[in-house]
Amino acid sequence: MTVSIDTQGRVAIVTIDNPPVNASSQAVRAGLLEAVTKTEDDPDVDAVVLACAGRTFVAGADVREFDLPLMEPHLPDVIAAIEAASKPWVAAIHGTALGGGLELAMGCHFRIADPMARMGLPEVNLGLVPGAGGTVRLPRLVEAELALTMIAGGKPILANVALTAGLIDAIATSDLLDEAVALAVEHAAPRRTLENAVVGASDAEAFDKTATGLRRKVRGQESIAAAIDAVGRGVRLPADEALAAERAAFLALKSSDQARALRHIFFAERATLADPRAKLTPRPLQRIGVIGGGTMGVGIVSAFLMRGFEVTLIERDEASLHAGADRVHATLDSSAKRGLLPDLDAVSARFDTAIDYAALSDADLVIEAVFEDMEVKKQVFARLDQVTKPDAILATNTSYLDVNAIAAVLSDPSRAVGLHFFSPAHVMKLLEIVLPGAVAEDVVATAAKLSKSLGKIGVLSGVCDGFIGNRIMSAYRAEADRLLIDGASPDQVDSAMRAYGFPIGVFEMQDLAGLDIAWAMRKRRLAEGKISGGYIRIADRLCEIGRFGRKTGAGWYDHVDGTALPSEVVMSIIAEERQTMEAVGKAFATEDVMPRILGAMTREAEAVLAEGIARSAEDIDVVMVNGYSFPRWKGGPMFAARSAGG
Ligand code: T1G
Repeated sequence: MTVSIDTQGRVAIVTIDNPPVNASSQAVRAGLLEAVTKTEDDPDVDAVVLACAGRTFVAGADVREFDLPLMEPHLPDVIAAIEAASKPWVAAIHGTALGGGLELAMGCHFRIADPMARMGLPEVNLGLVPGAGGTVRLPRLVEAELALTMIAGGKPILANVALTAGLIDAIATSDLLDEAVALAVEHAAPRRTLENAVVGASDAEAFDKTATGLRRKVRGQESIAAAIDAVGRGVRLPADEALAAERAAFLALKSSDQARALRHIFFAERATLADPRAKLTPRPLQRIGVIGGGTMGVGIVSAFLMRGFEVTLIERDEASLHAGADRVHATLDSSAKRGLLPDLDAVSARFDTAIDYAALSDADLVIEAVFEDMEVKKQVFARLDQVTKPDAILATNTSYLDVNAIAAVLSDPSRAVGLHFFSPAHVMKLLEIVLPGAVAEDVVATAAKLSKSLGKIGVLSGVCDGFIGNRIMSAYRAEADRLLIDGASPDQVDSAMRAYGFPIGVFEMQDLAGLDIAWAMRKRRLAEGKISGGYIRIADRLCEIGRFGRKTGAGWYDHVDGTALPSEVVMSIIAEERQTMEAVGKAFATEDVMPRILGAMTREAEAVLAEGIARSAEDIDVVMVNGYSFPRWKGGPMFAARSAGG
């Protein structure tokens, strides 16, 4: 039964059971409406508790229904029926009450939550605004400004914050259901949220100030601007008018390009590990070794520590080891200060350091994050081959080197895998799982499970130069250089990319990351004969004069007091290279930039797909959105190209 009714004394327990997350599907909505009628008509029922089976309260409307015609009963009508009930309804919240789930809970008359529960209205992340009263009821329970921030930001709040803010009436101390029943018994009459006044309505100036600030952060995602408008109506208009306007806004956005793109990415991110090998029994992982305490190594150590693993950091000497350990502790301290690490001492207790590789003799997994050089990595793997137990998995964090060649140094190459983390590794959700030809099937399963254990999105990749993301990025960076030869300026390319939705452009990104890294890679590929004709030397010439980017005060731009300024030096080098390549260098129309950049991106992506490096077009979109700043509301390069009929 999707919705069942039991009783405890004179309290009816209405339970939703719709795995995996109790999404408010049509069956759930119909069952709830029926439950309202039954409990209203039952003379032996004085009050109702609304609870959910499984791991969470209703986590939202069923996103799978969004591309289907609307089906009655509609959620706003179900919520209105609950709110109008003559008997008090208490929502018993555990897990995540999100979107329509929180709207359902706010239509109830009282709310109690498990201490670890989270509540929020994340609709903007799907290109929507709340569509079942969230923008009208939330500011009648919590300060209007908090409601605005929650809805426009799309981030959930914890139970203790919700209690303080007035969103819930209590936090359960032992048994959520029993305490919800007690709360229901305690209240004879319903308390209807819509009858509340808006909380903090008097402080219109503060509200407008927050709204203005939030609008500035909207880079192109229309749902955020729509959410700000909707909460403004919820705060200022009579409730019924605001509800009607909210529903209209929701329905208009539901079929928008951005909402379709965001739904595409939502489901694509959850389908990346469909490979049968990912479902096999994984090897147990608890003791982790990380070789190298640089930026990547520190991020990787922190990522594992924050998810409950024991980690040993290895460095080549005491000074480097202490520096790396200090950076790990600084990272953990910073996360603890942001409330992300409830028990910092317990986390730190699982951290160890050593110089001698023998400390890794009982490690289940060792990840090398040493200098991006094939010989160095081969030496590290050869040493690990000697000291680690035979079933320990050995991973390289290389971002583009040949993982087959690294694996080949092992006596048993089947235990090697690529785990390409993105910096900062304890923050970025993407993990490219690079599979060498000899990889054991249960190593694939272990890496897949590990990505979930780390709270990351694991995407399987074959072995090629740059795997999925870096290979596509190299392609569109080369196209950007060609745009310079054809007459564009770095600033023109970057501003076109920002206008499309990237946070920064391709040249600004290089100044941030450092031009020297890519220079080393180009020199390697030139030496390996991997770069074909038409090679453009602009970036090399910048490096040859020490313009490595922000860290040297100059790169593609001159960096003056933190501001990136177009550089005459760069423009003269571009002009010289245009002549060398006998290019016309005519004035370049800004509107022609993005078609060239996106064209290069999708051509390389199609090649990555055709070669079997990526499993699907969806996986490529997931990589580019989560690792390379492709605007999420465009759905990724493949979705964007195919939607445009490309
Ligand atoms: N609808 C349908 N399926 C959903 C779903 C949803 N809302 N949420 C999750 N799933 C599926 C997901 O596809 C996966 O399926 C499985 O559940 C586990 O998800 C009217 C209009 C709840 C925090 O945006 O944030 O309500 O792959 O892998 O990491 O105003 O899922 O197993 O087949 O993510 O533990 C608003 C979206 C909707 C919440 C759990 N709600 N979901 O995370 O598991 S719009 C949301 C999440 C709305 C109203 C509006 C997360 C989670 P499968 P998972 P998880």
